Amino acid sequence: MSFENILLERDGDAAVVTINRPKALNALNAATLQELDRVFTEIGSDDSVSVVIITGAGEKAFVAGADISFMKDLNAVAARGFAMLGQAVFNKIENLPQPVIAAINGFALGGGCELAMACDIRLASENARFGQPEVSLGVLPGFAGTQRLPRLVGKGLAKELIYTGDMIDANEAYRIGLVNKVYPAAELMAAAKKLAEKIASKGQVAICLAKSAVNQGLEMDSARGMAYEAEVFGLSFATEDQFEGMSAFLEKRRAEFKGR
Ligand code: DAK
Repeated sequence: MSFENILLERDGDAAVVTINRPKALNALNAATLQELDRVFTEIGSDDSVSVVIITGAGEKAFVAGADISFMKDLNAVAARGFAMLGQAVFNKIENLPQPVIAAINGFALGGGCELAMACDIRLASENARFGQPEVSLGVLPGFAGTQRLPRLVGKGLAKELIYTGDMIDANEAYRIGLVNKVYPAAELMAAAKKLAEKIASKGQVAICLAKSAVNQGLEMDSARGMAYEAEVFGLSFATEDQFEGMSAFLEKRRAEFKGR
């Protein structure tokens, strides 16, 4: 696979996707979104990949938003198409069979914050900055920020961030639950890879089912969410990994999961 705006590398069982437009602070234009769509389609059907890490090239930005120079002259129909493309890519990431870790190494604004929120786990560097500044441009978040931000940080804080367009630093993002952990910039990628390695050592089918249970469950009332959890819990007993995991525990040895 060859790309112009992203890099794809392997690190053991992890795939590392880097958005690579550092001169534009990795802003998302349609070509970049299309490449992300393509790479995540490929990764989703590659069972040699257990975990994905997504980050931005350079030391300044994860993604500084949707590309303003690309969007400026869009008409209403084209803008709708652009929003639908971004939403489709981010939904693909959110529903990818494998977990996705965002390693947020700088600005995560607008579409960049929305991309991070579509990932399963967010790790940030101390210099990361978050915000939904769309109202300063006369638009509103268009890649599901109005939906994912309140689900992560609550309605009041989400509305404040969206209505003011204010930026918050990594520690504030941690305090409100927008990121899981904060690291010195030089340690961020190593921390993301270490987390990826830990996740990859567990039962991959179980993780895939757990991801589905959390994601689907949040869209249901709790009784239906629990019923769904029971279904996928039952399904996990149809895997070799379940037998291996429980046998290994009882035999006091390390489990050797096969992802099936
Ligand atoms: N788009 C395009 N270029 C960008 C960019 C962006 N979002 N952010 C930065 N750049 C470019 C700058 O124009 C500059 O380019 P040159 O002038 O060197 O050619 C280069 O990156 C370096 O940026 P700065 O010189 O500005 O760097 P500073 O350190 O001074 O400032 C900054 C960094 C991140 C604070 C600043 O660049 C900034 O405020 N950037 C814009 C952040 C922003 O507003 N992001 C949100 C974008 S809006 C929708 C679909 C999607 C969306 C909405 C609706 N529908 C279709 C309905 C989503 C919208 C967004 O994400």
